[in-house]
Amino acid sequence: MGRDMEFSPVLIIGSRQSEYLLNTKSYELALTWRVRYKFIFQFPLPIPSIAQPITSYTNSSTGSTIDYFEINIVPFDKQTYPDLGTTSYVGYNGTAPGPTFHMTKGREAVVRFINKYDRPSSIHLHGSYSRTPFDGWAEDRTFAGEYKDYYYPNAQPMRTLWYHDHSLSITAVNAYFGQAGFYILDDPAIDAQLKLPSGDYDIPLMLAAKQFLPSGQLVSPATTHVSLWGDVITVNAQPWPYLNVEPRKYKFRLLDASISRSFSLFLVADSDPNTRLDFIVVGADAGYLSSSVPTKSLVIAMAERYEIVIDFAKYQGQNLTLMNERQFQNNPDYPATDRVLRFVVGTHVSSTDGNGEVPNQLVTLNDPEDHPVIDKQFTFETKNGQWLINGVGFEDVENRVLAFPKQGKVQRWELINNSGGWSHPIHIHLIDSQVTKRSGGRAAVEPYEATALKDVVYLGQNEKVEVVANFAPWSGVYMFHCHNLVHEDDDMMAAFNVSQVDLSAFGYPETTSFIDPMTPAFRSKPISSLPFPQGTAQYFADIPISVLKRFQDLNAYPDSKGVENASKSFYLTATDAADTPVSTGRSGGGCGDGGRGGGKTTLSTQRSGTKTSTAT
Ligand SMILES: [Cu+2]
Repeated sequence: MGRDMEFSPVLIIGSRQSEYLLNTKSYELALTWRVRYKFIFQFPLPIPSIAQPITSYTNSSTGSTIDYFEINIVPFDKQTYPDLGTTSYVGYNGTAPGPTFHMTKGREAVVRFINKYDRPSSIHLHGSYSRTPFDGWAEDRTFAGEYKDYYYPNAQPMRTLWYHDHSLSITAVNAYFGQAGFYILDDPAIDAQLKLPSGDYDIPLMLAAKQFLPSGQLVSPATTHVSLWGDVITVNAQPWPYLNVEPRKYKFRLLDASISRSFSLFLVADSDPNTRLDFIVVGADAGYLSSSVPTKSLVIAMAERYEIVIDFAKYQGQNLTLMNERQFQNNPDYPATDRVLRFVVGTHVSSTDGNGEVPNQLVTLNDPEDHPVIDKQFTFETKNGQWLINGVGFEDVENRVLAFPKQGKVQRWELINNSGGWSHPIHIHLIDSQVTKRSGGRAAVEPYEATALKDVVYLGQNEKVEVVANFAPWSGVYMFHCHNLVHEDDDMMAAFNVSQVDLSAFGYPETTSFIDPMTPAFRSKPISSLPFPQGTAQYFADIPISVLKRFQDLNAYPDSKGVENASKSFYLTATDAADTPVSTGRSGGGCGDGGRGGGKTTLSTQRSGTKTSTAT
């Protein structure tokens, strides 16, 4: 073993994880020797590049615009450990994190993802109420040599979204090896009102724990069916970076993009590491909170986003460190997993824009109406070596649609963690929900959850959590799952069918059906079928009319508030008989994988539709 190659044995402090290991394979992973990273806080924080639109289409009569972007999924190598070999990644445009999309509310987008690698991909824009064919349904895969156009609304309240892989059974591998990036939706009107730090003072921080081999390559999550927690904390793919900051306020957009590790973050000055400093939470998954929440600690689990403001004014010339609590939930601790990011505070402030007081009142949330009755209970559990929801996994095609909420109706779901010492961040696609109750475990809704709308809720060890959401604005079949991506792949994922009601009498006819995520018209296609070679002048000239205008003509994203109000009107006037959702089935039912992906891919939306009359 070379002089520069130091190994440190696994250190598991205060963790009972071995009691829950499911098989010997994962046990071996837990015992793998880990490669010590000797350069903590010695390299600067990388900031991902901004994705640039290539072309756009504006409808001359309505003024609606769709911007067009292209992302190639390609392998690349990158130096992670200065003293080891390079690390192989597969990422969006050959970067990890992928380029950051910076979108403005009111301008739609089409992003063409082109798969130039040999593993299939499916792209989920996490935080967007995309129509089902553009939501990254796990079986809606884009294989090597194929492309798919994803059509995004950019119409929700401003928020920090992220785009990442969601491909059947290999989501953990794809996301971990680089298929993840930020997607920021801004609303200039709200920005002007709140005057929070922006521009160079608004910084995305993608946290992710990783594990490396002595070669410098990543340990693959394919080697475990349990979890890959990682002993190396990366921020924007750099292990333990530092960031030079000015002595003023900054906004940070935190995302936990780990596949298995959750964090409990706190901030200290290096001169006084025992005193936890205040910072202010201003945003969560679905955008700004109703009121800002000062705190000394912040729990962030996989796929959750929080926006925080830190004021460095009092710390000129000092170092502050963002720390991570030890012995938090079932995360194993390693020598340096208690540290995340160092702030090196300078002495000069170059702009005071957005440096005023953080307002107490921020925005009015689109809260669901009161709904005290629990409609659905979902138990997250392990059975026969599998991770399941109410005993069902995504492979169980016949049974995996576990709920049939009616379009525009509020439901309360109780999420129950019945899996011993494990924790599960639960992501429900499509909706923003209110977290109203947590019992067992931490036994309380965190103050920054209570003033937020969320699309992921952290179901800690032995916890029960209640969430309330309006199943709106769209109908269709969406996934919900654990965001420990190892659990998701194996097989803690199911679906719900927002059962469509006919809103045509209220001004919102559904002229195109988006209920089925596998709708053939929107599936991926071979690159070879493109009318012009990719990247040529003719190819780009053809995009606005052949691609963008056609998407706009679908009327996929009418005003969502109008659709919500139309559903309310529908239920006010509906008779009991009419209050039954219309059939959601395409004739012939199945929306399988075109024979490409094996036998377990049929989702019979027709069956789902007939079930709705008896379902809650
Ligand atoms: Cu889980």
